[in-house]
Amino acid sequence: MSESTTGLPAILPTEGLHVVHLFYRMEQEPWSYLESTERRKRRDNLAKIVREIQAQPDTQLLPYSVVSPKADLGFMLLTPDLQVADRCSKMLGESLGAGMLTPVFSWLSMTERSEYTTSEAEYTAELKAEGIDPSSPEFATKIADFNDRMEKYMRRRVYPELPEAQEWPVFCFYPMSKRRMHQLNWYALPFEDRKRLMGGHAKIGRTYSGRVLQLITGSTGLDDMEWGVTLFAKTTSEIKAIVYEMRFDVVSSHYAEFGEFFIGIRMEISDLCNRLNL
Ligand code: 76R
Repeated sequence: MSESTTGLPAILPTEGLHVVHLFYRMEQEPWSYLESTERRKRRDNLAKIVREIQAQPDTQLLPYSVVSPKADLGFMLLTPDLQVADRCSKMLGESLGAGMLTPVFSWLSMTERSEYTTSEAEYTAELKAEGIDPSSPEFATKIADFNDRMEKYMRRRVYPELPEAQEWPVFCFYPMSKRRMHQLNWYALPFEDRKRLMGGHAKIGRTYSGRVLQLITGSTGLDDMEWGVTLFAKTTSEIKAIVYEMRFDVVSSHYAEFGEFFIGIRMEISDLCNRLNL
């Protein structure tokens, strides 16, 4: 077993990354009692910890200011080893000293493949239906291109690279589940029906291409709902529009349950410290 940078045996997923969303309230009152040299020291410590985490292999840490009194600041952390995820979360929480950052919400999830993407067998059937001869070189090329495309696509989902803060400053996070009610039970639907319904969902999603980036991470068995939805946009209007439009899609209108919503503004840790008057 490989040893993690924590000194304990690494806890690695069979594939993909652990994802932690952290939301804190900044306790201004105890902070205001500190001497200015002490404040500077602690502020520098937070910035140092953020840089240290960002320097860990295969790890991304994204700080943001939270726009509502639900929280003041937060972090999204992606890293393979659960030991590292746990240690980094604790380091961030303690970075300004005891009692300064109060956790108000958090989410543990993992990146995952999509269950509903087109399989090679389905694509083969589509090509045959188009009348392309399965023994032709054209057919073979199309299948090879398809597999290449799907492989790249799956890698992006399972090992995502978070977009640049400057270009995608608006961050939105909320947990969601699929309904398990008597008449409306997503999990009691046959796979083919779920796949067809998800096709409609994805069709709406694709009309937001270039305007909204989504990262759907699975949290069944890990946290209180089944997925974490992380959206990035250039402005809040796009977030509001996609979430509203999807509410009319059957996958959401019939089957979705939502948790709390958070809107954040991504910024460098130094700007975040300024925003919080640290
Ligand atoms: O894998 C893919 O990206 C292609 C198809 C796709 C799947 C399988 C897809 C596309 N999504 C998938 C799965 Mn989605 N998504 C959400 C929300 O607020 C709401 O009503 C729902 C929250 C948004 C905004 C969104 C956006 N999606 C899922 C799942 C897992 C379901 C399961 O496995 O049962 C959830 C919970 C979920 C929720 N989705 C897209 C988008 C967008 C923008 C796309 C298009 C992506 C693209 O083509 O670039």
